[in-house]
Amino acid sequence: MKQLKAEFLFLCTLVSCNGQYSALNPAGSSAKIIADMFWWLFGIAILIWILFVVLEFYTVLVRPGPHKLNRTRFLVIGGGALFPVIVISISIYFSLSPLPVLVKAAPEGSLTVKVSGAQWWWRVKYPLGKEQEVELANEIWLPVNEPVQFFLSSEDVIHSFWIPSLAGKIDMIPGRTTKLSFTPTKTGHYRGACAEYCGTSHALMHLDVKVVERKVFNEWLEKQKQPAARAATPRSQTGEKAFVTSGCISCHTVRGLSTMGQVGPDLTHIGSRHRIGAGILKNNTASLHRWIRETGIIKPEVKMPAFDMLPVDEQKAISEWMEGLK
Ligand code: HEC
Ligand SMILES: [Cu+2]
Repeated sequence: MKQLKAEFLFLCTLVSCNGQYSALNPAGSSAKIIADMFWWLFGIAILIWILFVVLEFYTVLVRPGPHKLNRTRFLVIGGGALFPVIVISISIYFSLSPLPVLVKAAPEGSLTVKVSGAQWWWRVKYPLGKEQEVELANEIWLPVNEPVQFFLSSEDVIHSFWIPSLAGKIDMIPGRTTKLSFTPTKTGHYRGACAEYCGTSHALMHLDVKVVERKVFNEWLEKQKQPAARAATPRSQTGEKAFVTSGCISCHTVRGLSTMGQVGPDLTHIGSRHRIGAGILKNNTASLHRWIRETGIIKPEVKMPAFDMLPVDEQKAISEWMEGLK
């Protein structure tokens, strides 16, 4: 029994009964419309279910045996054809009528965020006007009660961008830009996930989303714009140097150090992010160290080689240095 309970709880975290992923815990304009739609359709389904249970009891217990022909005709035509047509028409109306609102673009001048999916992480860019933009990964911050316009694309296969508490899901398609806009209505920490199978580690492609007050958002964005501070202590200098000499910079950009690497996530402020590995490990020095050493064990077929051949102390120095990139 105890085992069963543990398995149930485990399943719950997997399929996310948990509030941070819940579409039934809406914190955005689109998510609210979708949750309302769900409750309407669920209500209609429950009413029909009750009606049928009552009818079954009636025919089996209250009035078994043959019925008059005209009454059975009424039941077949009314209950078998008319009733479903009416109910399904009403349900279709409820499900289609919010569509124009859900696909509407955010007003001109709204905050824009560009996200592209890659196996198995998210590249996030905030355009800052005039061809300038700030890049990060696997984490998105949004100001509360302000519309946001997302431009979504993919760098390899089809992914699907889904933050259940904020909006519906939408595909990220290579060679195309899809759009999504909504207004976050409650501050909080939400989670997103890829909702379209995109390869071995699809289930390990998550996203942290923070909805905060405008002032907090501005401070955060201002910090993200800054280049990384150069290592100041001998220990962090060892880490920084090992990061360069081990070849990490051929795939990762750390603004202020090197912008050559474009294959993997921007690590300029990696220490400020909630999680690493696209939302799968809590961000601390120990997980960063594990990530370098056991990359493919943590995330099967990940597009980053494990660096377990580096001396352990060097791995640790890199991790400590990265944790310091706030
Ligand atoms: C061949 C390219 C490549 C090299 C070399 C490489 N990485 Fe990566 N790295 C990636 C990719 C791709 C990801 C995204 C993996 C994922 O989450 O699916 C990644 C993810 C990461 C992350 C997690 C980032 C986040 O936001 O979640 C860290 C930290 C990291 N790499 C550190 C390093 C360090 C340190 C080195 C050198 C020891 C290194 N990488 C070398 C490609 C590379
Ligand atoms: Cu996926």
